[in-house]
Amino acid sequence: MSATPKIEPRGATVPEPRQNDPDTLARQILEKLTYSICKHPEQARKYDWLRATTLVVRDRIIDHWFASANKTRDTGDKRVYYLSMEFLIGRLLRDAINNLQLTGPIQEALKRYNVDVELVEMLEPDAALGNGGLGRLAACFMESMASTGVPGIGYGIRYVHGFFRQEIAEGAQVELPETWLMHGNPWEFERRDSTYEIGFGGKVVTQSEPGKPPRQVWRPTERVLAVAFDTPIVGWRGEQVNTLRLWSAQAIDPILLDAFNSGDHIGALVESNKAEAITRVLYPADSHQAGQELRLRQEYFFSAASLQDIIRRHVQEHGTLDTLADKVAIQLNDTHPAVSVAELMRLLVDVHGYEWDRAWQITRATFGYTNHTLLPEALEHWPVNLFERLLPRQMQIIYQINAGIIREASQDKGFDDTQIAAISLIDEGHGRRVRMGQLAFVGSHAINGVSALHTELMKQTVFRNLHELYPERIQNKTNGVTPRRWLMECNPGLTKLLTEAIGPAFLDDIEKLKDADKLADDAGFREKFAAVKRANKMRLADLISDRLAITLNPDAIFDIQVKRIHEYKRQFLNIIEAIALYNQIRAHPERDWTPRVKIFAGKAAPSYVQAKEIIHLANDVARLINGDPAVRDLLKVVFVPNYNVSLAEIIMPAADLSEQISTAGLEASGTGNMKFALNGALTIGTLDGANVEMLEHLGEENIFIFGLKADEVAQRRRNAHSGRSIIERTPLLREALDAISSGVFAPDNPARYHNLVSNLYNNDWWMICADFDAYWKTQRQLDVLFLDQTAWHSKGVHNTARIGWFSSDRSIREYAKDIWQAGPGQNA
Ligand code: BZD
Repeated sequence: MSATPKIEPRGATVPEPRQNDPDTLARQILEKLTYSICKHPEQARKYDWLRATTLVVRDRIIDHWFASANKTRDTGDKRVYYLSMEFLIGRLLRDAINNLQLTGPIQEALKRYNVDVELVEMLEPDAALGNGGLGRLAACFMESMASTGVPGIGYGIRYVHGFFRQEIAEGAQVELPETWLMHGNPWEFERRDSTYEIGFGGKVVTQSEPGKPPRQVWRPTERVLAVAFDTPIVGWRGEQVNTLRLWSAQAIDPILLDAFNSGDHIGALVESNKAEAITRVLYPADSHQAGQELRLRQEYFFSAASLQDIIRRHVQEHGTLDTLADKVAIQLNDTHPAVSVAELMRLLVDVHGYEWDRAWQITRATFGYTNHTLLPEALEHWPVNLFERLLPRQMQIIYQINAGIIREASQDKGFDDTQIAAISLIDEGHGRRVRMGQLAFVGSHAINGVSALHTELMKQTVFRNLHELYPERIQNKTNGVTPRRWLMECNPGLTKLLTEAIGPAFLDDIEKLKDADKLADDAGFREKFAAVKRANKMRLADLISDRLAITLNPDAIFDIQVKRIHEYKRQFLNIIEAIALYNQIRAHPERDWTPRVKIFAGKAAPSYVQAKEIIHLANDVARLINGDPAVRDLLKVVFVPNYNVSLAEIIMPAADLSEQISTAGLEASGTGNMKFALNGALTIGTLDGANVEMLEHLGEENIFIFGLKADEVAQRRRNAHSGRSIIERTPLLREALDAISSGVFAPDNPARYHNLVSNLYNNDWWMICADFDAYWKTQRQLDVLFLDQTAWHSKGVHNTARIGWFSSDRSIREYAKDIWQAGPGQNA
């Protein structure tokens, strides 16, 4: 698309920066309310105040946004482009206010109108453009790039409907559409001047011009528009503002007028419906490949739009693509944007006339690829015939890349046929499929896992042969979380306490939390730490009482497992332990039981039958236990519906105990584990994902590790492990499973959980039986520890003080240095 000519202004191009005192803020909020929203303060509803406040904060962000963009343009610094199908960013107002240091002044300004800032902030809908850890990591990374001064642009999809809203009806998950854009979105700016055409289908023709080598030209039959929507991402202290650019699909012709005029009113809209469908809904599957054509369309659509945008910007600033890899780093967040490798090759070779080898060199130097899973069912592989039909030229390019890699492997490294079959971009075994992991790997100069253990397992399993071929490429980048959202904003009580105790330096460098480590032995500090925790538990208890009418005892252990529901994450193990505990309390009421509240939240993929059964079971068990006066204040089970970022912000600070109990070797990293520990919870967990490194940082006395290790799990699986003999010799486990099988939790359908239970007897793939005993014993150890509040809170303080390394600022600095060569100190 050719850009329209710009008007060159004379004189000042940016208005004076705005003042941040409460008087000015209050005046401007009133002005927005009046002139942008057209409401008188007396008629204004909370929602109007939210919008007026957002607009006032937004103005301040824009000043910084211009400055950041100008700086990068002027210095010519390298930019990082983070390509991700998902950005689970949640609410933005509090984040922006916090990072601009406006928390106090805004609160004060709104008070003048008798408006409570917290109530207003809570009205903002969550931007739920992601499924779980992967999407939330992308959001933490965007914030940390801005906070650490890395010029970064996130590229993704502007889904009209984000992750579904979960309701629980008679114990079962029901999925409802989510409508975050219903009231408009004041954070986004539509950029019609950044609109690109994206093609699908058609054929490839060879074009020959005299004196030039023949060129391949793709002639798509279908074209849609990608329109950019920009959201500012404010870094800490507002020093840098980066951009999240999300693409929305539109038809080139919004309506087929001929069809309309001839009376075909529905047919007239078919094209635009088909185009808009691309960005209508987020796929809610996080653990198996979606497999549908629409998903591949989404992947190509946002990859192709982002690359056109990157190339246009680069050519405008530098005049040539020769320097692309010097000025541009593109990170592929999992394989969802992996088709970018083929698309960049197409643009370089077919459109910009580069010779193949040079184009391949630029491509590989530009891309990096992060892997987030080893689960075979989650690895993306597309049927060759679908790929060919939708993206014929990209398919040819993939074949050509493959031929080069295979040549290298067999000629230079002497790979045999089995090894070649393993590295090939085409899986010949399952009806010919394109392996997106292999494509992303060979097209990148750096491939990373998200925890030390996961990275090692990547080398030994999915990428064993490619690692042999390119032994320098795989590296580790352990995940992190942003301390702004996951400490300062969600836990102002703890932030204040820490600031008073160790000074404010940790706000700028979270690893300085270490200064609080010695306070674990300070009784006065511990008491205040405990008081903050109790207040946070009360806040969660109030929410649960409002939403579910369940009353919780704030002196009980708040034992929390919140995350996607998946067999490998083993919510089932936690529920079985709850049933066993319930049985024991009833059998031995005379014992000194430590009161416990087991809290669950999380969504299941709509098509994942077992995960939905686990949700149902949690709710069925909760109903029975909570209704039994025999265990009244000693045990409660709660399933909180519709887990999302905003709910997490209330849950994390309220936990005493964090459940990170995945089958070892299967959780790539986990990031909830870090958020809980930052807020002072103790962890019960397996040696999986980042738990392994948490153990190293926290010290083994401050984290509760149990169960099989990854190699032991692999060994048992090889030996056809089953649960039967373990169940038979473990009465606590057997009784709990018998209770489930008896139908006591599901009187309306006693057979409901037969499958779940018989899987344990016959197979126990997820090692629930194998780990039950160790889990039970560790829980009882924690019961005893909790009675000693001094010891418990002392460990809690150590957790907060020692977890600073798991900040996404640290992760981003490592990516910037080792993969991107961008950001402060990296530009020549
Ligand atoms: O990524 C998660 C892993 O399971 C976690 O262990 C890890 O901490 C985070 C961040 O690295 N993976 C996902 O969340 N995956 C998805 O959400 C997903 C989404 C679509 C398709 C496939 C997977």
